[in-house]
Amino acid sequence: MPSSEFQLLSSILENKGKSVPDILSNISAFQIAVPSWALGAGGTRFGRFSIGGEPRNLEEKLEDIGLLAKLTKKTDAVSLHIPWDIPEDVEAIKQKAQSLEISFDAMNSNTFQDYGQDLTYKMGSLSNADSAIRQQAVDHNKQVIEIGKSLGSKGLTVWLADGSNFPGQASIRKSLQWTSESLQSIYSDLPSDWKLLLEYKPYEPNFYHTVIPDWGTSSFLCKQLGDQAKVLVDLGHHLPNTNIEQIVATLMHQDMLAGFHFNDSKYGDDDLSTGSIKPYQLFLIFCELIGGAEDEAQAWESISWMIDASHNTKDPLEDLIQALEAIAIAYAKALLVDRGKLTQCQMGGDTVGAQEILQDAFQTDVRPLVKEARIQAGGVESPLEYYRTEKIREKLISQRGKNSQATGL
Ligand code: LRH
Ligand code: MN
Repeated sequence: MPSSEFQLLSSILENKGKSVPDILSNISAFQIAVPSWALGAGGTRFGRFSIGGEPRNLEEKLEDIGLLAKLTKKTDAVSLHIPWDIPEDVEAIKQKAQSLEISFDAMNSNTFQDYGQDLTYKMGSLSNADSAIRQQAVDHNKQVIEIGKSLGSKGLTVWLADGSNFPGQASIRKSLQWTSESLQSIYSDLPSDWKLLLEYKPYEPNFYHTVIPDWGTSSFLCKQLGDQAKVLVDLGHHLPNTNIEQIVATLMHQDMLAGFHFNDSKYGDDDLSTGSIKPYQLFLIFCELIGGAEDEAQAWESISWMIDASHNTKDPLEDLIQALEAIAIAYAKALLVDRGKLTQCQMGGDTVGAQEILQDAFQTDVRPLVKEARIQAGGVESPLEYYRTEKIREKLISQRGKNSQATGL
């Protein structure tokens, strides 16, 4: 029986000319991939505090994501990171994922750590002054594509830590040129139905310059590569007060938006729970996404939706449940915007009217809608409550041990 809150909200929205069944089906259809590296306790250089019951291998990571999928009905895919998640038995992993109704979203390469490869990435990878190291990094990305092909993934995410810590340490132009050449070589191996998602980040772990620091550099490199290469927007990869919704609009305007790494931040790349710090910004980003898709600037289906977060103090599964809910809420609020009236205000210079339209949608409590969509899709009433009352973390600790540690950050 739908809740009284849902019935009240439905009548309010129907009176405003909104189709609640359409909104519910959009909410249900919107699925977000979970990162394989966010199922254990993350850490910082100052320390890492384990939570117990962490997945000890890829099978257990898939089980955790399967649980999130069952409870929230908001995720149906995992984004793997190589070499943290190299499948020992591809067929077994595919069967496991299939049994949990999970698919493999974009694969992530890793040329920002040393994990036993021949040549170190300390001074960079695709941009390294040493061509042998560049080649090693190119080969790694090609291996990641091969693993992805065996699992049914259709995307490769490339994020480079490459850069420098001090003026003069690196040739900024040569680093960019070597990166461009290395990406060309990787792109030449990209299957025709794949996309390359090029992620930018202004700083960290390098603190003077980063080879791909912003959306402009990423889109310039992508355009050099071809139309299968687009820009990945990690919400935490922006300098303070950056207008991220404008970047999203600008990329959609050029059909250059690959997708998202959802998280939130107060200062730097804090990888906090999505919607926990700046929910209005997330809402405005979804307003641009819905507008860009409805105006056919870029197809909604062409965009990848993934979380990228790292949990220092929360239970990772509780945090992911909150993040999935927050993303669904931001999307649902943006679906309530009367875009026709908004356009009238924009065309008529009615600044106040325009803000009233956005605020009316943003101030609407859409949680009854998100809950109803989840229940109709077969999810539970309250995933977080269920997770706690069923003592899932305690059960995981008894199965996997208090000190089990997941691969990842
Ligand atoms: C870099 C990043 C990138 C991942 C890593 C785990 O900050 O956002 O997307 O490879 O986090
Ligand atoms: Mn990221």
